[in-house]
Amino acid sequence: MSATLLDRPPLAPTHDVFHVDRVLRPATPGPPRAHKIIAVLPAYNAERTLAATIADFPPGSVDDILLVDDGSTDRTVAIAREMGLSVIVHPKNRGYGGNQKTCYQYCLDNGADVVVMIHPDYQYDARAIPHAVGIIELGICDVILGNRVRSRPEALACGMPWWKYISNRALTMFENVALGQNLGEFHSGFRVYRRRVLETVPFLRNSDDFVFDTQFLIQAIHFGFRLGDIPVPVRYFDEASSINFRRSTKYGLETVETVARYWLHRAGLWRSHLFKPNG
Ligand SMILES: Nc1nc2c(ncn2[C@@H]2O[C@H](COP(=O)(O)OP(=O)(O)OP(=O)(O)O)[C@@H](O)[C@H]2O)c(=O)[nH]1
Ligand SMILES: [Mg+2]
Repeated sequence: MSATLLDRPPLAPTHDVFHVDRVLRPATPGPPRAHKIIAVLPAYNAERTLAATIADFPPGSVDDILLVDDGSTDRTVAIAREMGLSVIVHPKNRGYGGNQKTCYQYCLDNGADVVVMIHPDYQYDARAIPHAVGIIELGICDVILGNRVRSRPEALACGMPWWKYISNRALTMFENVALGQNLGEFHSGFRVYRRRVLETVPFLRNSDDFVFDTQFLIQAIHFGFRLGDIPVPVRYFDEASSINFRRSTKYGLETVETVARYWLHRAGLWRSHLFKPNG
């Protein structure tokens, strides 16, 4: 196992609030970019981890950062506004999938060429953003996922609970075999998409719950997009992990159901609206 990974600075999920211009418009700008990159943060009670998540964005790595708040009861919206983020508020909780629908609609409406989705819970290492975007820009993949499970010792040493590790591995193995892929995991909250993926995948038809993520990836596979991943070491602490055993089990069963719907659709036995083209 890499010593440098575990020798990283101590986990500091909180961070002083700062203005987002520090990230969007750094004092020494890099060379002009050919693509517009929008980062989206689907947020729910993220007041403690929001600033820390954005502080790790490499300066100049994105052109806009949108936070969609899903009826948080804490100061998420106040902090996001203080930081100068683009903010959309759902007055009522619509769910994690409902949140992402608003995120991606914003990206399409605002001319994004590449979209970065990252949970604002400081679980994923945002320093990897330009690397994930770079693989998309090279044309190697259309979707890049941050893989939290580069190896078992590393995932467990970084705090992933053993039952989440086992269920993640089991579901991922099943999905890889059933879908002809070779991903490290399908359940990441760090994803980068080419615009064409968002234009093609009929994501507005998806669930408003957590299974949205699975449905989206299987739709992307169905429409012929190339999925890949990069290692993004995970960080586990209370604020980074709110999904309990019951909700995780529901998510797992709905994932298996989505794979079954995909196969039934492809076999022509039961057409699913999830896999019909937009329009
Ligand atoms: N919109 C919405 N988002 C939620 C809700 N519950 C959790 N979230 C968000 O969903 C994201 C994922 O939740 P987590 O608990 O971190 O789940 P996870 O990352 O899949 O699972 P872990 O491996 O345990 O971290 C986080 O950014 C949460 O803020 C909810 O009820 N509505
Ligand atoms: Mg998490």
